[in-house]
Amino acid sequence: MVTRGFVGRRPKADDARRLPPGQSLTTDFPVLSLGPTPAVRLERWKLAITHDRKVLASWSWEEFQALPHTPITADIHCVTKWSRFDTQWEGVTIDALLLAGGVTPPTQFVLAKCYDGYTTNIPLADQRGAQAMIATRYAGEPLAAEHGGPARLLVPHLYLWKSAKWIAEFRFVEWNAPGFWEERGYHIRGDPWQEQRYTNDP
Ligand SMILES: Nc1nc2c(c(=O)[nH]1)N[C@H]1C(S)=C(S)[C@@H](COP(=O)(O)O)O[C@H]1N2
Ligand SMILES: [Mo]
Repeated sequence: MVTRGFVGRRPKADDARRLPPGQSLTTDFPVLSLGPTPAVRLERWKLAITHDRKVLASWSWEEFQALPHTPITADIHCVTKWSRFDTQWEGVTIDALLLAGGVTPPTQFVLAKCYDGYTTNIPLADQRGAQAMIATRYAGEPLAAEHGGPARLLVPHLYLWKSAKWIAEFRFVEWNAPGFWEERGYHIRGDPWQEQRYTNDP
């Protein structure tokens, strides 16, 4: 007879398989920001896709709401060694965003720029195919300001520092130029399964 454990309680071995190396499971949602949470008013909010100082597409909050939104459930992993399972988000995938904006990617590299001045680099190859979204809802509620509301980039298969909170600009750049933490010792890609924490990790 095969038993699958008690309802509502995942067996520990299964948890272990879902945890990247060096990570521990948490059930809360820590806030990690460089500075104070920027106050981003919805009337002033704007998201722009840019390249070479030109705006390729941009949306007001109202316009953004009209884009097709999709839900995703994902495990998230922070380089400070906590992971959280089954987080539930809703937003606009990067595929849908590029399509809606009529944007043909001019390069393969993206620097996310945020309302607090934070930046992080994420190649397009790590975003297409529903791997990334501009998330505006978490656990069925509007995304809380301290977690990046009104809107943050979410790239759950990379360490969470890549998921730029309060995103303002999705900038195509000519090369995989490092962002804020990547310039200060974090890995250029940040795959938790390969434990790419710091610059010289494989
Ligand atoms: N704009 C912005 N985005 C950011 C940060 C930040 O300071 N500013 N911190 C990053 C880091 S280091 C982490 S670990 C995650 C934390 O997300 P959370 O506060 O929702 O847990 O956001 C990332 N995105
Ligand atoms: Mo972080």
